[in-house]
Amino acid sequence: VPSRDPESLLLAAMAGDRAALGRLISVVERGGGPARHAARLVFPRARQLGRVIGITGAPGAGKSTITDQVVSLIRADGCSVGVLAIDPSSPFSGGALLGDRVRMQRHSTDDGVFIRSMATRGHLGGLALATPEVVRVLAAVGLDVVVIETVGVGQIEVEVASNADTTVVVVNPGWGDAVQANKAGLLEIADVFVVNKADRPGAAQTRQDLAAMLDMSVARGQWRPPIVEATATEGKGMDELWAALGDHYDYLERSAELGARRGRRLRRELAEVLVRQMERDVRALADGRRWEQLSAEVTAGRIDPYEAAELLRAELGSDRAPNAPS
Ligand SMILES: Nc1nc2c(ncn2[C@@H]2O[C@H](COP(=O)(O)OP(=O)(O)OP(=O)(O)O)[C@@H](O)[C@H]2O)c(=O)[nH]1
Ligand SMILES: [Mg+2]
Repeated sequence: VPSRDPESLLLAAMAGDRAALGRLISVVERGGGPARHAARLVFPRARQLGRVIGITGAPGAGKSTITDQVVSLIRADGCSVGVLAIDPSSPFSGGALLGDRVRMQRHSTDDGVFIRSMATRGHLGGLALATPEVVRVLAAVGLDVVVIETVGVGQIEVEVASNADTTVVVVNPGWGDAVQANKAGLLEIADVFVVNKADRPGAAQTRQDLAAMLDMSVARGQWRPPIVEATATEGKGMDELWAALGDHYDYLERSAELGARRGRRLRRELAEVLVRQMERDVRALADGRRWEQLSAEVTAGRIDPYEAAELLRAELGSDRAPNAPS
């Protein structure tokens, strides 16, 4: 029986055991005590975080095809790479796993590439929380670069995508695709745009639409996301994309924005962890009865949500000693 102890899994994973790495990630995904133990071990080892590249866009935009190509470029550069393919819409990792594995098959025998799919299992927020943790696991075991592929359709998915140093937003030619990306909140998180499927009509128009939107939103002196036209299935535009990724990373390092970004990500993560823990603890008060009672009071219109929250928080404070382990 393979060990599930985070410490031995981490040591094995650091020594190059990919199966152990897979199991360690499963431990992190499942949460609870073992995940906390893993997090404590991983955090100090992940301080030398390598580059984290996010690739996002609408379903079917060509994210996996581009990821596959970018993985080749990273490997050609002599770096190892971990790929996190995140499928927020699917409760079954099987589907995501299959699709992404097929597209990245040629890397499956390469020791320098580790590919992992993650699905929601019903809780989008959980996935958003697990993502930075899994990125740290990949860094801690010595993978130089991490690529996160995720479908960018809603706020939380966009949040998942923004766990990267450089976020690539993939759009396709066609009327209004740039506008759709804008509506989904992708314009704000994009550091690089790829107009993929440029073998189809309308790529130039989509590029113009994006450029026009950037004209309105990017202030002078700010990073202006380059727009790369690509036909990923033919490898076209990939060198340009690689150059754009390099330019953006140089910019991050030069402007001290890299550290600032990572700091903001950690602060956001801290806030999310705190909210999660507090909600969990409050729901557990009196075996869940207090949550039920006060929720009922709110639904009945007797007290407002803020007051109920204050009452619950106060009870939480008196429920346990200040230094009690949580
Ligand atoms: N014509 C054309 N087809 C492409 C191009 N890039 C990708 N495709 C095709 O588009 C389809 C979707 O590509 P994927 O790379 O799986 O797209 P994805 O964004 O990862 O899809 P999901 O992960 O399912 O959201 C596949 O059939 C690809 O072969 C391109 O540049 N031109
Ligand atoms: Mg995909």
